Amino acid sequence: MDEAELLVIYSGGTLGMLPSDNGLVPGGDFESRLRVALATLPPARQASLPPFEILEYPDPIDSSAATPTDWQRLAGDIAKRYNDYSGFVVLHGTDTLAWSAASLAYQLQGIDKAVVVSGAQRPLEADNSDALANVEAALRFAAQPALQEVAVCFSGKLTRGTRTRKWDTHAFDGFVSPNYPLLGEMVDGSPVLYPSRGLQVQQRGLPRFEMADYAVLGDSPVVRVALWPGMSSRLLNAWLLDDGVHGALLEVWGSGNVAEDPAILGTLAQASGEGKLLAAISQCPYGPVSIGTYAAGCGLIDAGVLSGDAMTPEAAITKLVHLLAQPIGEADRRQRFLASLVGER
Ligand code: ASN
Repeated sequence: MDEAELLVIYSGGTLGMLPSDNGLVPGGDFESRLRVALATLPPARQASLPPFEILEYPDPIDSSAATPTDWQRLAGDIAKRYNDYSGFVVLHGTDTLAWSAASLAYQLQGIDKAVVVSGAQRPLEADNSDALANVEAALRFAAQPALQEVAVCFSGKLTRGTRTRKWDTHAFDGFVSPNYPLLGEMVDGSPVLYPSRGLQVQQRGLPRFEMADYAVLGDSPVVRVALWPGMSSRLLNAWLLDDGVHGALLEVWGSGNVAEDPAILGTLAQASGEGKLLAAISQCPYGPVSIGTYAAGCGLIDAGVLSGDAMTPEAAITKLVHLLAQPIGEADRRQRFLASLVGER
């Protein structure tokens, strides 16, 4: 193997889509299409690209169809080949890219190489596409030995996988990292990593993969409930007390408030008492929750709801799924949710 060889995993998404009578659909034969596209780059840029191999999924998907099983498959494919490559690029649909990136980070903890997730708003062969520039930037970042975590590269910006959100349905600059600064940026065609922001300075050590089987949790083990004014406890009951539900992410008001409704707080306490893992983040995209600042938040603490700090919904839900699938007890799960495992909080 060439010292600097990368593995590119193509899982689907608009980047590799082709037109059909029903709109864009995931396309195959990706490797040759990508190599044709890369051959259109100026010769000096082609020559300086890191060498790579491609693992092309035979069943590429629109990422709106992704499930925890798909997150697990991606992590498993990287873990199996971890020692064979110097870095990894995952090409993914943008719709649920942030979910897969966050989940990969929990499954591939302590990595000492880059896993860079990218995609595009327009297909590779479309006019004015962002696909080629995104792939090129992702390859260049994935070849950086100093990048030792799961990151997202989009529109020349590098963000932490667990901190990233899709923020625009169409714009090329479609992703944000609301509560953590950029890890790096493409500057004049070269990847620049900003000092002191990467995980490698916070967490050293050997890769410790946690490859639990998410399928054992069943169908939709974690529910996501965004509060709305006038929400009834009857509806909350139906979701939280369902036997197949093992956890919930509550998206509460402002800095961590809920209506002081005894029926709602009673439902939360009952679900917690049944051993379900409940956490709260804010509906505000920016800033952490600080539950208990207002009396309207104290009920959450009494009901055993964990603070999700400034985590993104994607990072919080994938973390709940990940912890619930680990062979650990409830106290450990609660303690690990409150800790920063991979810079997600
Ligand atoms: N629906 C597409 C997907 O997530 C959107 C995209 O990739 N831009 O697969």
